[in-house]
Amino acid sequence: MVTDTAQKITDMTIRGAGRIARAGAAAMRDYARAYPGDDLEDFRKGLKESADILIASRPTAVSLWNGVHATLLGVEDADTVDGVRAVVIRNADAFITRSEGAVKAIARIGANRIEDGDVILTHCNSSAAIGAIIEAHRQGKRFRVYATESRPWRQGLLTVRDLSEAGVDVTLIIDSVVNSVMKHVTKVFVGADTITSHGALINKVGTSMVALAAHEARVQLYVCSETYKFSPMTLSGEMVKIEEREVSEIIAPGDLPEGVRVFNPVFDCTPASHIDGIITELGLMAPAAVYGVMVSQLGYSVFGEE
Ligand code: RUB
Repeated sequence: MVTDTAQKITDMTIRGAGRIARAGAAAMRDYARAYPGDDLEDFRKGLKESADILIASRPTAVSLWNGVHATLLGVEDADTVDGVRAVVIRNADAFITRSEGAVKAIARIGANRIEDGDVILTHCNSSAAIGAIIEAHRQGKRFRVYATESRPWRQGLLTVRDLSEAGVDVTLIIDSVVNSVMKHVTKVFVGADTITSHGALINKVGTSMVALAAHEARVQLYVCSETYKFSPMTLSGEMVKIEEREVSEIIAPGDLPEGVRVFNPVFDCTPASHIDGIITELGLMAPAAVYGVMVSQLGYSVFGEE
């Protein structure tokens, strides 16, 4: 179960920062539920190993780390296998409920930033950003959307499917068209894999180029992010690891001229200075507010679990 889920996250059958976090929490819950023995130390060891396997399945989105670690809170205090099992199941269910609720709250709060006549640009496939756009449409607002293709995985095709099924007026563009259409765009909505303590955004590669184009054109950029995408590790200055994936995702290795290397990072970093607001389940906040929320809400207690 744990290795199955980890494999699905690695091969992107399950993808998107919120979904992988919920899948990680669910895999921990299922492991706990199915643990057959009565050896407490062995159970705790198995939970720790499962957490490590899940977290290693994709390195960039801290949502996965937070989702998996949330299931382990209080495990050291329970002193029977059944007690630990109950804690993990309760924690996992609570995290999943919180995560789903956060995406819905972001849809409501994000929709408030969308007005009649807007031309929105979104990059890749973020369920949080798409939720806000669909909610604004559901409220009867009239606007249109540009969605990037997002090479190499083309998650933009999922975005245009989701938006068009909801009845949103959407135009698919390849990534390199972003700067050309930016003069027509009024707002950019993107998702997040990780937000650092100083308010920088780690999201699908290309987001920083979108942000640069938006900044240059004085177009507002909003990040739709649940607060469990705030990275407690960055409080102590740790860097976010940017995942690099296989060459074959870009070109069949046999088609590559000899001596040519391929660089395939799948996320990049957008500085806080290019972000107008972060739409969270707690409300709209400036990137500078992230540090305070991280310390007060996620807090050093989460950080201290490591
Ligand atoms: C997806 C991506 C999304 C964020 C947020 O990358 O970068 O913008 O994960 O998604 P990948 P959500 O396809 O490589 O996972 O809002 O759904 O959590």
